[in-house]
Amino acid sequence: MKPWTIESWRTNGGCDIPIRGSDYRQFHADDQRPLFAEAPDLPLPAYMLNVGFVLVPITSGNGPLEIAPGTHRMSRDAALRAVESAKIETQTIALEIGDLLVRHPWALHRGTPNATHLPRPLVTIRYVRRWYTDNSREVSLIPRAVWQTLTPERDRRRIPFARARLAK
Ligand SMILES: O=C(O)CCC(=O)C(=O)O
Repeated sequence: MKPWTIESWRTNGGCDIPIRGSDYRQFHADDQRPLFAEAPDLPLPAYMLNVGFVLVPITSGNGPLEIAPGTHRMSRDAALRAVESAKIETQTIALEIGDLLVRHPWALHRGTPNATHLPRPLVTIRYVRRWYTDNSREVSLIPRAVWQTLTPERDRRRIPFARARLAK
């Protein structure tokens, strides 16, 4: 097998920043479009990976990511059932500044509450093979009132696709 090189991958990125008052999110997978729609559960080598860059210590108190290990190899329904019935034990991931969190986007995961007063950023770069496209990612809408407080020159530029995702 030829080794992978960085040229084989396309990237984009984002940053999740739970703040005080944030709640548990739903367990979900990212980038949900299977390569072959007729065989969505076909086991294949990973054609995408998410790499999280840790900027502040992430502890049990400030909203660590919670992951259900092994669920990237299961059908989505079976994975959700296994998590709901606690057949699979989920893990919250404590991390230090400078750590990288490499995960398969199909492993079920969710954000957890941040009980501290400091926002908790986790920058994520998504690597996908150049031939793979997917726009199935669920992105929360930006409330119009929040959008209107942002300055066009500085803030809005930093939120790709925000216009398409603006709440009515
Ligand atoms: O960092 C978080 O709190 C949530 C991240 C997440 O759910 C995602 O990247 O899809």
